[in-house]
Amino acid sequence: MKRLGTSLATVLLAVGLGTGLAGCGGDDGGSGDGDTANEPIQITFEGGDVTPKGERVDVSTGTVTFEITADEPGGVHVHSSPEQEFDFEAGTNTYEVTIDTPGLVEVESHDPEVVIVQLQVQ
Ligand SMILES: [Cu+2]
Repeated sequence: MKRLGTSLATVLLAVGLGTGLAGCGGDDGGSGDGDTANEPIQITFEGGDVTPKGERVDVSTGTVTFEITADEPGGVHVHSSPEQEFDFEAGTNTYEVTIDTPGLVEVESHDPEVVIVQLQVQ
């Protein structure tokens, strides 16, 4: 009985390892960290209003670009870890932040107090 149990465990272990190796090989075909360019995220500040309003956007870890069109200067908070913030100018300008940690990251304006987008970082 004991001998049978041991050999069964050995077979299961071998199968498990084989599956694991196949999985690794498959992953190598994908893109590495930071290789995937994220589409710029468009944000508009106009007349005290912000667009979008809390929309969820899928992004990859690495550089996230915001294209901000604003009628007056302001600031944006990126609730990543660590937290980041940047000021933007009036007009249309592009700003970049780097997010290395996967998770849900809220991008907020504090004036007006709104969540602009939620980045689903993968
Ligand atoms: Cu904030």
